[in-house]
Parts: sequence; C-alpha cells; structure tokens
Amino acid sequence: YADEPVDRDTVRYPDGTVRLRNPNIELMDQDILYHLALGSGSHDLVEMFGDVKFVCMGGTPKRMEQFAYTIMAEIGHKLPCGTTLQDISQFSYRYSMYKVGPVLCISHGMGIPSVGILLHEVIKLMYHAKVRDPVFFRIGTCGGIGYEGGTVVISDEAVDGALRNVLELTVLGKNIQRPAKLDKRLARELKGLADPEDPYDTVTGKTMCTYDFYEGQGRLDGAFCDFTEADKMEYLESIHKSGVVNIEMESLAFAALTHHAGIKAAVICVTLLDRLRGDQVLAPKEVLDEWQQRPTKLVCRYIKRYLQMK
Ligand code: R2B
Ligand code: URA
Repeated sequence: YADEPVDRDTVRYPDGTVRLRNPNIELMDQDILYHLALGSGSHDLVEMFGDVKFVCMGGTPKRMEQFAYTIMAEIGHKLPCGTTLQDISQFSYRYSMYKVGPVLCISHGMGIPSVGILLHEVIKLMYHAKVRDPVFFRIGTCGGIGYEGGTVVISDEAVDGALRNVLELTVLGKNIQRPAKLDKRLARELKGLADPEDPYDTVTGKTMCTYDFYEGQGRLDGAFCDFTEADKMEYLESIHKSGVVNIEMESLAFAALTHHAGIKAAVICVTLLDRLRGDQVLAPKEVLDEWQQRPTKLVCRYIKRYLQMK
C-alpha cells in the first residue's frame, strides 16, 4: 500500500516481530525498563507479554484502568476467580499498565517528553517479548478547531506548532528530525467503524501537537500571555485553513516514534471544546467523562473486529 510506512519491512523481522534500531540493546546482559518497573533480566517478558497485539495509551491512569475493564467486558476476557486487574507498573510510580489478554492499556502522562520516554520502553518491551505486528492506539482529548465539544477526531497526520510534519529533538547537541507519520489505512478503517447512529460526529484530519497547553496552543488564559485575541484568532484561522482539525500534546512523538519502529499506529481524540470559540474547558465533569468514552468505543470496535476475524 502506498500509505504503508516505507521502511516497515526493513524495520521488522520477517515474522513481524519488532526489530530494534539500536545495536546496543542485544549486547546488554539485561535491559531495565525503568519507568515501567520491568526488566528483561527480572521478568520473563515473552511469557508475560508475548501474546500482546494491541497497545492502547491514554493520558491518565484512571482512564486507562477504566479502558482495561471496558475492553475486558467487550472481548469477554475473564480474570481468575476472585482477582482484579493489577497495575503491572504500579511500583514505577510513573505510568500505569494493565493487560487484558492481547490488549495492553498504558497511561502516558501529558506531553511529548512523557509519551516519548514511555514509547522507548514500550517499543523495547515489544522487542523483548517478541510481539508480532503490534498496533498502537492513543486515545485522548484535544481542543477542536471548528468542531464543538464531544466530536471524535481521528488523526491522519501530526504536525508541530509551526505546521511541520516532523518531531524535532536535540541529540548530542544537534537537532534531528523524524517524520511524524501515522498509518492512513488504519485511520480509514477506524473512520469506517464510526456508527452513523452515534449522536456525535467522527472526523479525520491533521492534528497539531504542541509543547504547551496555554501559550503553545494560543490560549489567552494562561499565567502569561503576550499576544492579543486578534493575534490568537488569526493564528487559529490560519491553521484551520491548513487543514488542522484539532490540537493536543502527544501525537507528534506518538506518530514519529511508532513510524521509526515500523509499528502501525493511530491517534483518536475527543474534542473538549471548539478553540475558535474559547479557551476554557467549561463542560461539566459528567459530560467530559461521557465524551472521553467516545474514542474508546471506536478502538473497542476495531479490536473486537480483529479478534472475531482470527
Ligand atoms: C490532551 O489533554 C492534555 C492536556 O489537557 C494533553 O495530554 C493532551 O494531549
Ligand atoms: N487537550 C489539549 O491539549 N488542548 C485542549 O484544548 C484540550 C485538551
């Protein structure tokens, strides 16, 4: 497919397992996945994670725990009698991780650095566990550009605050860029699972990813603001014209690092407000909670379809 990441086959082994683009790892006696509280020496990672097929990430530990219980009910996964789901990364005190059969549910915190550190370790986890062809999803929240609160947005590409389709990072004092590509076919398949009966819209478009929630997203309501409302609107209207449909804070790293690893990935977020109309998240908590279930439903449908097809 024209949309497939060009280097997926050079990045993975022929059996679909993740090949690490780092020769150092296999030379190490053991690899400690510090922020996950796991290690290749201390845990049998193949035994624990070898059957994983889907990795679902979202910002908060609570939401990912809820997602784990939802997907458990949806796919009919049973826990041993009298047990509850355990947070596998509990003692990292950083991220939370729940495993429900082939689905791994992990919280990623806020922002590119947080999701970036996690992705390094989860991609290595996939390698150590010999997971084949994993699919990664980010289920999140965002600000809509021209879409009211409660709209589901599937990203077809991620751009930074200057509309560049790359993740830039400083390595050994030099700036390097990695293409922030998402799997367009997966995005189309997800869009195809939106139910016309859903009482909200599901749209596809370009996602802007910023390093900040306030000034970085053109908000007037942070602790600091050195621009006018007219400047803000001019910027938001201009990115809207360039095809940006939403703004959030992780998609650039999520797209760039999964693409670099040859892993299929999608980002599905619900808008909490229309940024063309305001800055503050005003919807009541119960409404926000219901909205946040919406991207989850799409991902559940995708996973169920896949498991039924097996
Ligand atoms: C969406 O929501 C968070 C900020 O409120 C951030 O993690 C994001 O991408
Ligand atoms: N998350 C963001 O990053 N921005 C918003 O406006 C809402 C949620």
